[in-house]
Amino acid sequence: MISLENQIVLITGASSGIGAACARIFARGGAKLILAARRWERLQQLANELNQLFGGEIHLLQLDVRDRSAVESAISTLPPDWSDIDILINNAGLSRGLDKLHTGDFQDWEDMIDTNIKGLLYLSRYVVPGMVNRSRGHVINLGSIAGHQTYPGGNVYCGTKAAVRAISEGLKQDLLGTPVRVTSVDPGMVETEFSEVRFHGDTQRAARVYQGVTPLTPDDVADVIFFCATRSPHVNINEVVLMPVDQASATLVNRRI
Ligand code: NDP
Ligand code: 8X3
Repeated sequence: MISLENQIVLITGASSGIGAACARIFARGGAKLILAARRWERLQQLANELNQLFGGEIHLLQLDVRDRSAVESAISTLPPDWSDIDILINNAGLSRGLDKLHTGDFQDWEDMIDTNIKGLLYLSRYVVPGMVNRSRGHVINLGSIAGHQTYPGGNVYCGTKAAVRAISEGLKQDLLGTPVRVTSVDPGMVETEFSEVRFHGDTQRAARVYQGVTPLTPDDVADVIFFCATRSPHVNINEVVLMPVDQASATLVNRRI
């Protein structure tokens, strides 16, 4: 296991769920954290919590990953002590709706494609050149079981996660000959704000997604991400698919109700 002491870790979507859980486990590991998301107050609350618990260094970025010039400016204007990013966790992402494609909502599609694909590409494009120049770095992308198996109504969301899978594979190929590592972590069902966001704030519908099952927690996923990030430098974990014991595929779930 390698030490994360003083390594600079940029986590997108750190204001909630898996991203916030990553912030906690990497802070505990001694990393310097750059936490990015749109909800500034959430980031500040998390930074206060982490400061009290671990006292490490934290830099906050209020950032919408869909905005290419904002991403470019955020990365290019990082203070010198923060600019040499060692680990990029491309976690910001969302689903919107569960409609059939032929009745789908255009704005939902734009949100998912712009965040899950284009946002991840922008961050990678602006951060990876520094990693290549410094001959060190690791990109960890949040894929999903939805990138392996499509489910009814999942159409565009599953398409974005299939794209993440292909982009992770392509980046690994493009970085062959450099020491920069690429990993895709692809969970099944994790209880976060994900379903609330998918159903546009309908908390009752969101709660039904997890009814009668024991889903993964954000900490379960963060554990796996931390494991991937701390292997010996010559080891690249390309892809991890993890799901709860109560899930066997994107559509096969054991509900005790
Ligand atoms: P949450 O909704 O809890 O967290 C999503 C995070 O993404 C939030 O911090 C949100 O921050 C951020 N985000 C969304 N849009 C943007 C944006 N435009 N710019 C910057 N940040 C953004 O969901 P999860 O923790 O579950 O999701 C994290 C990742 O894991 C996603 O990529 C998701 O697809 C993936 N995933 C989730 C699974 C699940 O079952 N929950 C399973 C498999 C994969 P803010 O709103 O403050 O900007
Ligand atoms: C989130 C998992 O199955 O709800 O990526 O799409 S799923």
